[in-house]
Amino acid sequence: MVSIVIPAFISSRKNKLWKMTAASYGFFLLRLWTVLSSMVTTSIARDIITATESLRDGETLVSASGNFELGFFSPGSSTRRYVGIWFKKIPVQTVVWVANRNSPIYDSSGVLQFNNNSVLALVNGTGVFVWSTNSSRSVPNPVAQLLDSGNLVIRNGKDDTVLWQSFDYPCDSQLPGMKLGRDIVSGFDRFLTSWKSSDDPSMGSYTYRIDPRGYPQPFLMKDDVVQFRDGPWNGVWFSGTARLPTDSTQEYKFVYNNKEISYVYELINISVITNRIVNPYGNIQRQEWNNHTQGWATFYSKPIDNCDTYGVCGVFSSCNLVKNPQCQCMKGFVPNSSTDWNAGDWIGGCVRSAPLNCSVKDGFIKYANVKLPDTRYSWYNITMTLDECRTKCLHNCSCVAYANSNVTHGGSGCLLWIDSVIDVKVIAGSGQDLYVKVPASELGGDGKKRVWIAIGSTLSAVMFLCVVAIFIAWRRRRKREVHKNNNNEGESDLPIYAFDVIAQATNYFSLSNKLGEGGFGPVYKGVLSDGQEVAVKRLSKDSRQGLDEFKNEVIFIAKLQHRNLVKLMGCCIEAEERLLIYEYMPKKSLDNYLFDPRSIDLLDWPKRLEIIMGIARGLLYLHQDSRLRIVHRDLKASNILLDFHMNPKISDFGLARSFNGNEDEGQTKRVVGTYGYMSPEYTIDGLFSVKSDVFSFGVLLLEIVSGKKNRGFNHPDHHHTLLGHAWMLFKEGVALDVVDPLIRNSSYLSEMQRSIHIGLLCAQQHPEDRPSMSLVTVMLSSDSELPQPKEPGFYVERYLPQESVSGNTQSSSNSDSVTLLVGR
Ligand code: ACK
Repeated sequence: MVSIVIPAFISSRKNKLWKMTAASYGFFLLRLWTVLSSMVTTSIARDIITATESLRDGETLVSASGNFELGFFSPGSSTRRYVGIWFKKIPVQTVVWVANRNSPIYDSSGVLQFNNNSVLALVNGTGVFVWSTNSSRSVPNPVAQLLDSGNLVIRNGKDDTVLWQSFDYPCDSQLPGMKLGRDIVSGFDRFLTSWKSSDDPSMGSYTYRIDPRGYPQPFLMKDDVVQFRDGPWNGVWFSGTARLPTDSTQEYKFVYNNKEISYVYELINISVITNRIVNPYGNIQRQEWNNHTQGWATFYSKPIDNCDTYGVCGVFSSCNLVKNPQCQCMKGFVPNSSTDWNAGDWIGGCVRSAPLNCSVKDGFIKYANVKLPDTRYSWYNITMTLDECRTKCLHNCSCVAYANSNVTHGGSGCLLWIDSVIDVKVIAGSGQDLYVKVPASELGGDGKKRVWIAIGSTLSAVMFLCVVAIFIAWRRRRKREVHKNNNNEGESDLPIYAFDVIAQATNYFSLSNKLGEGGFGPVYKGVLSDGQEVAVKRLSKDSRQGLDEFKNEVIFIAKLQHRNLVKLMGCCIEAEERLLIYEYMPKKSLDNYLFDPRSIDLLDWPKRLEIIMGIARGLLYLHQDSRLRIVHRDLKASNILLDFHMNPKISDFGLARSFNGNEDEGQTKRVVGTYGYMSPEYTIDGLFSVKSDVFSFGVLLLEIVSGKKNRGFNHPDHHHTLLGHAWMLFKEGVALDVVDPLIRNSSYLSEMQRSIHIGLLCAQQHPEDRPSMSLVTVMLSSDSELPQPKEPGFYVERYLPQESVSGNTQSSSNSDSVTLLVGR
């Protein structure tokens, strides 16, 4: 793109111009052409600003080979003006660096020019400096040049020494050749900081930086809180990320010596357009420009899954997505609190079941393929061998684990962890070996006797706990019965809020606080007096039906605790008012993103898979792991809420039903649910079981993969639902055609293929053919062979419930949920 600037003098001279004679007019045109063409040529070639030049809004610098452009821009829908650098050779403006990110200009009056010789400054229309460089010394003839690497450098025009460079002040992007890390001598730290939003480049909450403590590692932080850790550099890759197959396009370098700690990557194939960014939602992404789709493809996005959440399993445990639960105490350790642990809250971690001897009788258990624990407080020595490392750990009573610090040439160096280990993740096909210290009793051999003692005492402890649990359950049941008899409003171990408190928190249920309309009434955002944000569901007063659902929801969710279920924090029952108070989910519901093409940044494939896994785990907990066996009966995209990190939580338990003992199927004449998600046996015969939820999960999974709704799916060639469409494509061997075009060009096609296959298995017509949710979670996180799916249920749109439930069937709807009365 060539920018042509018509100087002000042309328009100011306009009036005089009309008064000129024809001859002088012809001469003037010739002069004008000469001036303009010289400006065009200058603009094409210009990659520098000298001490006497300036760059105005509308003008740009272009690097020598045209890789990058520098100029004024307005991000997204903002009208504010910023000076930035973007890729020049691609049609999607992608800004990689912003000068005045925290101080925009509000009109087009900005000028970039040298001031006081070596200081490049951005000045607004009133002459105020909004941004400037901080060159270390002043020279008479400085030159600012945009290089083909995307680096803006200020040089001494005389001897070319660099006085300042934009690569030292990264924004949210790390370009090839740009170092992140610290100068140990000066303490100067280069790190990435996210934009606030795609419309606002000012500093957001997320940073990605190398922490120099202990053995250095990069961390993703949200303000001061660690979100994700890459693990230490092990000579080849960061221990906490999957080892990439040999990368033919890039090479990486990590430097750690007494002068600097830095990480840089360089392009081998310089025609690749690539970038690493920290986006406003806290993801570190490697992006590569795809010439075929003319769009960015996400090569990876970190954190990848729940196991990447820093410390999710607490100390002395490891996170493994394939396991259920995903957190497992290390051998020789038991949960610190089994109540929290069983409820899916693992942060409390694990403690030793038997103490160490603190002698050479102790030994080590090897964990292969793991992300090494946090090394911020570990001790290291890069010359020791693994044997020396073991001996060192054995002779230090506080040492709890050891590993090689470098995996090249068979492994070398020593890392020792003192007191505890945290944030260990199993990474199949990658990761390193970690050796965790345990007493001899955990090692077999001599310790057999002690093992039996340990087993004996564990069993008696478990039996004791069982007796206590049964007693507590009995007490609660009695209490509930008494309570029920006294007050028919149902039970509540739950905090009860006064109506006034909630009214105040929601600004008196003002329209501006309204989040939307739920199944049985409006939902409002509220802020409690301690600053906690909540979502308040207010039951419509005239909804008699809603009162039953209200009770149902209180009864169910109050008892359930899982990271993939929305948490009920309290309720309010006062006069006619019925309120439910939930944790606030800032990203609202999944359907807001799924069916919106603008959400691609938020819902790339890794995120979608993570959401699918999260929903599967939440459902598994309901079906199998919670104290009650619960069928949700209304699983759908609008009932999946997303927390700040886009982690999914199942909500709306108004229609849920529980089963006792050996019961595993129920029947109702009042079929409630949502068209498109309800299974055939439930819609037609009112039969519900965990398998009817599995059907809904299958539909939801296909919606997540395709970005399309099952019901109302449109295709020019047939009347099938999305389910039917996916089934046809699957049979033709082109299942991937159903994938959302926005993500189709990523490197995760085999994961997508597998997910579609699993979705179809879940949505098979006959409940007995569908897998259980425990099998689904295993299938989703392994490479095991999958059975062939049979025909799905309701795969032709015209056979959807309206017509299949006939004659003596009535239907009513509330929001998009429906109630069908099935006459039998
Ligand atoms: O899709 P949404 O934006 O997210 O609109 C619906 C609306 O209220 C009615 O259900 C939103 N909503 C429901 N529960 C919560 C919650 N706990 N946190 C935030 N938003 C919520 C939902």
